[in-house]
Amino acid sequence: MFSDALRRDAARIGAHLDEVLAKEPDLPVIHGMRYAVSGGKRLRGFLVMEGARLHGVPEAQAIWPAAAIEAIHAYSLVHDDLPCMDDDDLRRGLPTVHRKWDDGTAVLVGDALQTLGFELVLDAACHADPVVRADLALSLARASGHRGMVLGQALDIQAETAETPLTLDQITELQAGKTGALIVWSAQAGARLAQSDLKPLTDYATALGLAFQIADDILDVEGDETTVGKAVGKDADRGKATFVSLLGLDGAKRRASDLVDAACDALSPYGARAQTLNEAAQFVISRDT
Ligand code: GRG
Repeated sequence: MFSDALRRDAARIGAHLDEVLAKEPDLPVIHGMRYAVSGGKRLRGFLVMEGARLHGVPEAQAIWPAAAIEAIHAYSLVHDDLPCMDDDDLRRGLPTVHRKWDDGTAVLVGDALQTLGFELVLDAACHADPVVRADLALSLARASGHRGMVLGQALDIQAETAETPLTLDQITELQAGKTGALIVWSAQAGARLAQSDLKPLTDYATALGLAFQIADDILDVEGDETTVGKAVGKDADRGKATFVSLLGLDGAKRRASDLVDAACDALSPYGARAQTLNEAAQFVISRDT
């Protein structure tokens, strides 16, 4: 069952990250790294673990890319929260890293978590074959860098000063990078470890990543009482296009639901073994955080 698997994997990934960061010097940057990787739903790490189970990859190997993607995801959140980006005071219900320490420490925490992600997939315990480890590292670089997440974030920043709001195609491209690329990499990692066909999990996660972002825009509207009834949300309040501002609340919900159906269809080659990933797709659009 998905919720049990998510809970178990989240605990295992947290323990692995704790272990990796245990024997480090007593410095603010290290405390900040531990702080930034704690908590969260661990959805990306779970996708790695479940994709690996689907391909018969041992957990002792899958835990390395699972911890790696959570480190990279945490870096992106720490940097996104900085005053020069989204300027947020709270993350996961706690003060953001730059609020708890300072901006300089938060920049370094993000930098160090990013490089830690690559160190983890390149660890010999991740896979005996260095070619497989290099494939994981190269694809992770592409997913997180200027062809993936950083590209999405750059397009997002550019959209803030654009004269006209983005179109549906433009926001879909932006979000495919900003949130989709890491989700796709996470789902592919098990198949990469098994040197197996990437297509079913790529198609699954491409639809899932978009559904995740649409759900995020819906949560932004429905979770914020000041915007309820206005059907906009924080980003649309700043003049930025969102899936809700472009499709309407009901249209966005329908689109998210269609994408979840498409994600589940993509897993048909795995038959009943894909049940937990199907449940994960449903969770992504029904979550409340
Ligand atoms: C700074 C290069 C750089 C990129 C930042 C991911 C990102 C790009 C920004 C985050 C902004 C944001 C709130 C996006 C909405 C979708 C999203 C990534 C939400 C956070 O992910 P969850 O819900 O978080 O999986 P947890 O806390 O559960 O890990």
